[in-house]
Amino acid sequence: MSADVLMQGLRTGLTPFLGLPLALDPQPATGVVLGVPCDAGVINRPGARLGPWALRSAAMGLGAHPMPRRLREGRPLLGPAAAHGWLDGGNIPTLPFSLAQALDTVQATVGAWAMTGCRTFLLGGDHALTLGALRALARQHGPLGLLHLDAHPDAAEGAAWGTDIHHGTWVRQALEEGLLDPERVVQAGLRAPRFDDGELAFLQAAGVRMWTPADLRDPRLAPRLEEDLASVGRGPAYLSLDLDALDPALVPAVAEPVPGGLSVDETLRLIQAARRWPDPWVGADLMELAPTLEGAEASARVAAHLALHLLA
Ligand SMILES: [Mn+2]
Repeated sequence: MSADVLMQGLRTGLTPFLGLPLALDPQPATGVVLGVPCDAGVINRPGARLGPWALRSAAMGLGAHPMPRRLREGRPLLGPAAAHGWLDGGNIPTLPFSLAQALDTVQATVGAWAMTGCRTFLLGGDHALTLGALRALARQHGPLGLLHLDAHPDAAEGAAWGTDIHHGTWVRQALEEGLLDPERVVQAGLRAPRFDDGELAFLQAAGVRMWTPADLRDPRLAPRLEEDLASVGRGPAYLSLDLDALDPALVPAVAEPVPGGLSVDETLRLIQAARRWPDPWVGADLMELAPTLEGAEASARVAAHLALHLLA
């Protein structure tokens, strides 16, 4: 981040994500970062509505040039997002108590930006909001591939709560609405206990590939993992990161922490599989940071670090 952006942040109190130029109206650009301050889809521990502010604040002190995960691979250096034409589009004006309004507003705003040819990156907000982005982007690009990092498969039947949509149902909803190409959907980090196996059976029947942390770490499965990750990008793709994919020792401030999660390095390795896709993802998000919960500062720092790499 440049000195004048830091100075501008001090003077105005506004801290655009990673010092990106602030632009509130949809316009042509490489991509736009959009906050989604809503957690109306959370079941247990609320707070993600404040995630966008915590992420922008945590990113304030970060350098714009991410360190490559390895310097000896002979790959080109990662560039800063600003240099590649990314903007901070501010927050999408979601109402914190109406998930239906929030989903419509996310869909409309993401759709308006995407119409200009822009890629979109959401700062959550709870994970139900991803559905709004998928509805907008699938309308433009057709069914999407999905790389989904999460402790939970998010394909529960909503009926138990009397609603089809909350932060644990959006994958089922997106598959049923035809927003995803099930042959190009890969989930990684899954480990949460379940009430029954209906959710996994539904995903297996759809053809979704699922990876637990133990499977991700098994060297015998490395070639299959490589192939699964590559398959997501054989067409327009979306990358969705629920922070609870990471271990709660690193990221405790999430609604549904589950022990035994991914490390930062494991997460970066999965994210960076997208660099080998023929085309960059059309949309991505980083969801479920709840800065009202214990460990918020450390959690936000990890989240901002991952976001920097997602945009690089
Ligand atoms: Mn999730």
